[in-house]
Amino acid sequence: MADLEGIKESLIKGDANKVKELVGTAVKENALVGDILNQGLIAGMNVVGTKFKNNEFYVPEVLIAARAMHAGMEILEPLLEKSGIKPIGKIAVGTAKGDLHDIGKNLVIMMLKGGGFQVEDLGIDVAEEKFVETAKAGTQLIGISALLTTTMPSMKTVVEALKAAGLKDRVKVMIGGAPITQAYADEIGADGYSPDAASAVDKAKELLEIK
Ligand code: B1M
Repeated sequence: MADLEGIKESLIKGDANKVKELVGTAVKENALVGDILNQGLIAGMNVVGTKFKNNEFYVPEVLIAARAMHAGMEILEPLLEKSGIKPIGKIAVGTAKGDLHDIGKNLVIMMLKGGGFQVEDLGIDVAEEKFVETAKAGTQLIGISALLTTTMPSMKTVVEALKAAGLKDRVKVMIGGAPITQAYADEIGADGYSPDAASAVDKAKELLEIK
């Protein structure tokens, strides 16, 4: 049986090598990629989040855990990509302007690729001009991730910039991230909201009317 608990604990300790080794072994043992993600990597990062909130962990510990998360994700990404055959749609995803958090964004990208989409990673701290540029280049859906309440308003700026450029009718906007809600999406005129990486795939398909 795959050691998902070991992956979770090693991630909390920030032991990137151990996470890499255990994720590799779990894959060889045919564990489901979704289980490795949810019960191993994400479960570990949730504990890190709680510890950070309770001042038991500080920024360096969180960064080390994030590096361990990336080490595990590197192994899973090609497997998720492999499951998609032909791209079913073109998506660009970035973290909101002023926001440096990228773990959730990267997970969303991995899941979307796994769901069969062609995904452009715009990175972190993405200005509205960059989102507009990608919409002009033919992206069908723009995904924006924000983890800070202070960076949420820049999602609205993107929606407004797309409207100003006359692009809002041909590109959908999906938003997500820990502080984001459906009510906020409605408030700023985003087309959709998704609470997690897995449902982001369903939401993207719904918005692009892909059966
Ligand atoms: Co930051 N941080 N952080 N941090 N950090 C939070 C977000 C915070 C809640 C911690 C806390 O106080 N409890 C808090 C925000 C408070 C607030 O605004 N309400 C916070 C703060 C305050 C800060 C700094 C300001 C700290 C400081 O410097 N004093 C600073 C800001 C830097 C900046 O961005 N300008 C900062 C910095 C950092 C690190 C650099 C140390 C590091 C980021 C490393 C990295 O990303 N490479 C970090 C981390 C790791 C966190 C926590 C601990 C974990 C975030 C994470 O990766 N979660 C976080 C506490 C927490 O969330 N419990 C915290 C795991 C990830 C899988 O979940 O990103 O929510 P999440 O993504 C989910 C869903 O939200 C959803 O799907 C994902 C998977 O299911 N989702 C989408 C996300 N994006 C989506 C997009 C979609 C759809 C779904 O469609 C497009």
